[in-house]
Amino acid sequence: MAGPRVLDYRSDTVTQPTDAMRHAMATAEVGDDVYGDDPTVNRLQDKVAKLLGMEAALFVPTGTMGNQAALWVHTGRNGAIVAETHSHISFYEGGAAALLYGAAVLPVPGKAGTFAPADLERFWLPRDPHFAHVKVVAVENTHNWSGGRTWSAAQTRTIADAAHDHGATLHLDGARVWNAAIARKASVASLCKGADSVMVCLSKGLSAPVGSLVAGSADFVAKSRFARKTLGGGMRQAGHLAAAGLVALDTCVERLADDHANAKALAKGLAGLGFGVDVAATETNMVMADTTGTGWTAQGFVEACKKAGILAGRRDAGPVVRFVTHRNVSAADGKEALERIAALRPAKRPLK
Ligand code: TLP
Repeated sequence: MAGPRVLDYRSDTVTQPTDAMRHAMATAEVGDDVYGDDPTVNRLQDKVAKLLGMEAALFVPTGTMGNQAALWVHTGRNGAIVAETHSHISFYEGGAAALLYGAAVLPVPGKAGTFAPADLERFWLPRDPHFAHVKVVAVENTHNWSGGRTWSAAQTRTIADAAHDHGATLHLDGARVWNAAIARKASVASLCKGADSVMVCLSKGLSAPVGSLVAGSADFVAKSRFARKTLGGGMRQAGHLAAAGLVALDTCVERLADDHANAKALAKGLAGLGFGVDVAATETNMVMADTTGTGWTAQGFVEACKKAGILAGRRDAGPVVRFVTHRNVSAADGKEALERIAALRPAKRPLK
């Protein structure tokens, strides 16, 4: 017998392409993008560069490759990257900077994923053989680990100014900068101002099946093209993928507000069930539910949810479970998920 419908809150990366995307992919005009011949990729790159207020952009297969290509261009073959302790670059990219181009990542602890120029002071070290030279500062908007928290345009600008004052560049990991723009009712370009490079994803809340871009000056993008090829990301008739990205940008940005409302409702519901959730801090499409004091371990809760047809994931090795809302889980699904969770009981202590 079929079980209950699976409600998948593991990530917004699980979104299925829309019918319009599938059609656009099937009928895209394509060429060999390594030669720069793919008209659909070129259209997507131009459109994203304009949206971000940058000179140029480059289509890459994944957000991780986009971040790493950008950071490699900025650091050369050594030097240091300052990034928030739990940023994707510090925490979730498999130590790629050290592995690939010999750069150290120096973690700066954040508040709700953000930090201020004063937090960077200790990294502006004298040129001394003890110290790796900080070549780039990275910020992440929205900040995943802290629960999709946003940076304001002004916050990013002050970090950019501090980095530039010390001869470093600013990279923005904007995998979900679209969500930040909707939450803050700001233009994406305003949130990117001051950054020397930006990485954005089309394959998360925007529902495209594959694809990210890095953007910056024409010189930065030319260098990133070399990094992309070297990292194995030079794709050929990539216009089939870019076509979905163009539809994503035209049809799936404004609707992110629904995901944010659904996350807020889920946050309230989970808080009502005794989980540690900062409802007011649920700004975008992520809910971080702390299992401490509920009688659940994070792993036990994730497994019980799975049996009830709800997929969520542990944020890390700690007690927090992450739920991400997206186009394929509706407001009604959220209510259903809360009902199913309310019916679960941990082995020993019941929920409040
Ligand atoms: N994030 C994934 C996991 O890797 C954690 C997710 O499910 O949220 N920057 C940020 C801020 C991200 O959240 C992610 C993916 C990336 C970069 C990398 O993108 P991909 O998965 O396309 O390499």
